[in-house]
Amino acid sequence: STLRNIVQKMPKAELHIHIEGSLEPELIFALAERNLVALNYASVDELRRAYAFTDLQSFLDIYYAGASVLLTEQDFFDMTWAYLQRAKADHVLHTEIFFDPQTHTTRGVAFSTVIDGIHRALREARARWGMSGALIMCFLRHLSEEDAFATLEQALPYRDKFIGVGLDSSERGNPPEKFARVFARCKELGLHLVAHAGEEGPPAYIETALDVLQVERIDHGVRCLEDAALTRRLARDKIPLTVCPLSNLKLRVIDKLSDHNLLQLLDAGLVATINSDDPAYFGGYMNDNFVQTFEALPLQRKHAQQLARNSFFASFLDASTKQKYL
Ligand code: ES4
Ligand code: ZN
Repeated sequence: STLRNIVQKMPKAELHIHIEGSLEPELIFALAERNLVALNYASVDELRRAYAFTDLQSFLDIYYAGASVLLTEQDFFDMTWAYLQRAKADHVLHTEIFFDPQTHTTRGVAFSTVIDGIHRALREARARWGMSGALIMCFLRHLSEEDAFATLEQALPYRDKFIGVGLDSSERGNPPEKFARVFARCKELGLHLVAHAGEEGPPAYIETALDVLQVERIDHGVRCLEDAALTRRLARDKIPLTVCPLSNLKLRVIDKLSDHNLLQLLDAGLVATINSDDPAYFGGYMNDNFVQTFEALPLQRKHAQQLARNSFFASFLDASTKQKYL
């Protein structure tokens, strides 16, 4: 069997997917029509043509505009259900999904509408296919820590519907330490902790995510190789990196996929994983990320096996379930 076939068919876990980033242009238009929301784009094609990003912020502006069509619990269900079907087709057996409540509550959508719709789709996938999924609530780092605390307060009645918290949105100028107190509270609550760091931001943000926020995984983290001591620490402590190759390409973190440092990360002994980030915006779901990365880099069969294994190792599955996948 070809290596391409192997990477497509191997069982895998996805650990870095923003559910709002799975909203396809076709669904954006369908929901805009259903909800009578006006869009600044005349057609699906015109919207897709706007997906020419120069950096993280230029993407975020369009991503938040796209999410504005989400109003009802059914909208959040439909978006999540579409993603789960796509993930299943890519042999994703387990997925840990980010959601951004503040993107919706600031527009007047209730927290319950967001989490109930997303969570219902996860329950349905488990019941129908035995696929497992869990939610990680992200705080928007361009907003204040006070806003994050208010969001955590709104989330507490739904504590059983999410397993952890993360930190996303504009990285530069919004260092991890801005959220030190809210992450400390989340740790007390027994939540898992992750943060985006070292995507566009410097390796120092990876260090403060670990030292100040005490996160268990780093989302992206690809800039860690600029700091040899940090790289050694990440390897020694087996801190997973949830790497998103097509995201890095589309947001111009790298110029071409053959410039990606994934192989160096693996060779340094890091627990690196491949993930899709915002698949509707970056041109691909899990297997697109795997296939294109394997075509661009001299990765071998052993790397495919390592990446699949890393994805389960890095997951927040309970120890006995994890053991079965390793
Ligand atoms: C994101 Cl690629 C990326 N980086 C930071 N925040 C995000 N939210 C959605 N996608
Ligand atoms: Zn992300």
